[in-house]
Amino acid sequence: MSSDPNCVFCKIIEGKIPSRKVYEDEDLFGFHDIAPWAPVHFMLVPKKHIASMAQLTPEDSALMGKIMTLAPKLALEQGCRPYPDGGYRVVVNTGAEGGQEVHHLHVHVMGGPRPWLRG
Ligand code: DGP
Repeated sequence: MSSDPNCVFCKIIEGKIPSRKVYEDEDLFGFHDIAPWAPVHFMLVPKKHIASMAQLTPEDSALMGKIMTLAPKLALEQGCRPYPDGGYRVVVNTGAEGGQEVHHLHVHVMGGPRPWLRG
């Protein structure tokens, strides 16, 4: 599994930096955001170091599909209310103009009672 020794999320995956874990399997790691934008805010990341969504290849399709089908299950486990009255927002910031600060691909899952949501 490729890892970048200078990457903060690789260090979290390897347990070198503590985190509040919500999920782990052989491919993925999920943990709460340290600076939450919403009452529920966790991220799902591939264990393999991929800098951003822009580096994905067709070989990563199953990995990304796994994240997108896992997110709804974990969102409910973490306290989001069910669709359609509840729900959550799923965001992948990509590159400087996409607001990406950590360059290890991560899928934000945010939810919980308003008024955190804008736009
Ligand atoms: P982005 O802007 O999409 O790159 O968001 C990166 C997020 O990562 C940001 O919301 C804060 C979070 N984050 C940064 N460093 C750490 C850390 O050491 N631990 C945790 N749990 N989250 C972090």
